[in-house]
Amino acid sequence: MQQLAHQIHAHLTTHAKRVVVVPHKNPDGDTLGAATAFLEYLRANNVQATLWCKTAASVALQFLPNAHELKSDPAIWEREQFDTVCFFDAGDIIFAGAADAMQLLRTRPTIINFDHHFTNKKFGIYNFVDTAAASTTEVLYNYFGIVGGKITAPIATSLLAGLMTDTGNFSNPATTETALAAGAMLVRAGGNYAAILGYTYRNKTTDGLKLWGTALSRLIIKPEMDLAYTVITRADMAGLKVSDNDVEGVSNFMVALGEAKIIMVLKETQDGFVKGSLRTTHEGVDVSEMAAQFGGGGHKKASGFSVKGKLEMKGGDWIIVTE
Ligand SMILES: [Mn+2]
Repeated sequence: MQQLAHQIHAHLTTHAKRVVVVPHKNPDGDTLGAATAFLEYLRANNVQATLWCKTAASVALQFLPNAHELKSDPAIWEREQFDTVCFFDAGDIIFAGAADAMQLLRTRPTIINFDHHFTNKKFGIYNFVDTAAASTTEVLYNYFGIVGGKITAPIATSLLAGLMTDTGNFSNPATTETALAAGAMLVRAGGNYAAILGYTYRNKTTDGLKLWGTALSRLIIKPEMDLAYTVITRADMAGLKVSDNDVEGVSNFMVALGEAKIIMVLKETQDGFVKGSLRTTHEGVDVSEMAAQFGGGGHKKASGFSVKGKLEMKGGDWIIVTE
């Protein structure tokens, strides 16, 4: 990893002319934290860079340094003809949401891939992937340590945001000793723990919690599968102002349940899909395998899938009805 880090740093500081920094689509705290920290690092090294994502960042993440610079128009790829593309927290280019935009480049760019997903397809010329890391920002923290990148306060806040959101504020099984150590160092370097907690966790709304109430009230336990699950239908959301973030919160909250090792939340999306979120906090349980059976993927402890269809109650269980 040492040599690889130096190679990446050398490419960026001596060869790269037009760099684009790409968090994955529907950015979460980790991908956007990593990308915004990387932008700071590039600028400290006098490397010009653009922050681009296929979709806009949620209001909850606008507090991140440089987040306001995020652009979503693909035309910028046509205009700028980037020679270097840096990806963060994305297993492949399609998941990143950059496949179409990349087509607009006339010459093949140098791809740099920073990630911690064990499903990462190593699609870059440089693949700085550490599957033991709690977050992509922990991966970047280690990278900066190798190349001597100074951890300024804005960088610390961005990196800490990724660590906190991917570990559920240092509570889920991704919370390793190295994650806690990195967290402590980032707070010391000026990372704003209180702001991150305020914007990303203490941000629930009345409508959001009402939806949690509906979902939690219909909790179903399947002891034979060691599974607890619930569903959120379009009808549940009618008349409520709720975001994907409110829904995501349900599965993360449900892992506090002691009666089942596997948590699943099924949600109907606006465009006719059923999105499943799987969670576990137990060693020896791999929910990414379950997600893979439905064409999805992710981490061993947190994964997801999406299938075309809708939810129906049948014989005391919710089933996904496909057309
Ligand atoms: Mn991540």
